[in-house]
Amino acid sequence: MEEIYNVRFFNKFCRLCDDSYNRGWNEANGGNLSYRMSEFDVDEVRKYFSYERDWQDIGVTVENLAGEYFMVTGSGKYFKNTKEEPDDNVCIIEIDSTGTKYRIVWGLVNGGRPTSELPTHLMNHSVKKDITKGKNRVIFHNHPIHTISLSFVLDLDDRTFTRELWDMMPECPVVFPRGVGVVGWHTPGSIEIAEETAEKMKRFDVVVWAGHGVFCAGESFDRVFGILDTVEKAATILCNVKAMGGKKWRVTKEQVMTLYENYGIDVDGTFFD
Ligand code: 2HA
Ligand code: ZN
Repeated sequence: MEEIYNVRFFNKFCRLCDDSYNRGWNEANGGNLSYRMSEFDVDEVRKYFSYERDWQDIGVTVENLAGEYFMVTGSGKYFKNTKEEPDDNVCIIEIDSTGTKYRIVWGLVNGGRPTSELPTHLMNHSVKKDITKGKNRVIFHNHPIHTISLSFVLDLDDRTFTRELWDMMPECPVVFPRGVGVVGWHTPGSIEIAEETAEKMKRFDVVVWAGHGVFCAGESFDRVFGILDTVEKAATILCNVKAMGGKKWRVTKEQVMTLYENYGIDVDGTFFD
């Protein structure tokens, strides 16, 4: 355990769980994290794997993930405990050759299964692997206070959320230049929410689940943490602004687009039209 813990991706995974818990984004067993391991990662830790646990149905088909390995948080497990006891709280799973089943090859030593949101995680990985030509590796789900609060007062559409959050800080369109997708309320862990989120992930790296939380996708642990940190900070400012009586002005399309054109950032200007 000591040794696997010192491997870089493993350490970064646990560190993100800890940082996220300390930000207040993961109460109790809230939230989940998954990482699509590289061949290099698998080679580094394969000596710790065992193959006696049974194959289980994923519930969805993810053909382009066949044969891949993922590090994932456990269902019912706490982000808070991940750093101290990773072998009790996380696992590494292998996807079978058909992309319909998985088996645990490391971790969850006291029993359990991968996150209840596994279908959404794997469908998101499947979409993002294709779109980013393999660069995307991390999917991160969490329950940040202000973003969830806004999902009860803003219209539940991509355009409203994107514009409202972008308006709060010039950093926002830099960190999420494609905007924010919004999904209405669905049963957590369901196939419906997995399918709807995966559809949104074709366009966005951030998807808000109304009355529930956020899903972020990125090529690294730093990237997904950075996205969520920025989204939630903008949401916090917006909650404050609304509590103080609302905006007295807002940035114009010209102000925003000129700034990003100067820096060569491809911000999706259609959200202003
Ligand atoms: O409890 O966050 O969405 C884990 C979750 C389910
Ligand atoms: Zn959740």
